[in-house]
Amino acid sequence: GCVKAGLRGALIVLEGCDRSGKSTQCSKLVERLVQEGRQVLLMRFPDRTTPIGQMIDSYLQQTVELDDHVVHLLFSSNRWEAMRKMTELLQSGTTIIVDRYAYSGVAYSAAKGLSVDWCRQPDVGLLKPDKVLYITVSPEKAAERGQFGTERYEKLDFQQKVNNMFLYLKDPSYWQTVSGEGSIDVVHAEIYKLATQTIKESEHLPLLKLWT
Ligand code: NYM
Ligand code: MG
Repeated sequence: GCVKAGLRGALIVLEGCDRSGKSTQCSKLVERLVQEGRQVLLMRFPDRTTPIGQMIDSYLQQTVELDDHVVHLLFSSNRWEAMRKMTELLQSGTTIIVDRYAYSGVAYSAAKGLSVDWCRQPDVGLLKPDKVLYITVSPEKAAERGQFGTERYEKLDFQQKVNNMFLYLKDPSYWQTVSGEGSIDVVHAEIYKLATQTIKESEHLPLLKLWT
């Protein structure tokens, strides 16, 4: 393996709309990095395994209704409950690949009509990713990939609003857009290149906080 004493891991987030291929790409990336002997962990938000995550899951599956503000705060709490573990892992040299993060939090809630400014506040102070890879797929291409699921938000017109919110939120100082329209292997090659660059560049940099 190549665990280097004293060097921290990188926090790399994949973002995008539903059906953009994030989950597939996260798995492929982590699999490759593990094969190379690197210390790496895959995480996803929402983490549906915790008690808060189970409430979010019921909301997404439309078995319960919650006020938009309430569910927004649950999504944020679900990230906060992972912060201690994530900080320790990063500091001990583990790179974390994350499937969705606070940007999904703001984009989906703001697309419902909540104010962007209000939506950002609960996530202020979370770990700031070293890199956000924003995977883009045109709505038409996403539709070709088959039906959306039956979860809340999985509707074409809503996804377009979410995409617009992501574009509004994107911060060019640490975001990179990756076209998700190529084959799985082509998209993977691009993501792998950007991720390994980020791991190298982040080794000696301090961990920062989000939106401060
Ligand atoms: N989602 C995800 C939010 O609305 N807010 C959040 O903070 C996060 C992390 O949950 N449609 C939405 C986006 C998705 C849904 O995510 C479930 P996934 O990655 O499809 O399991
Ligand atoms: Mg989904």
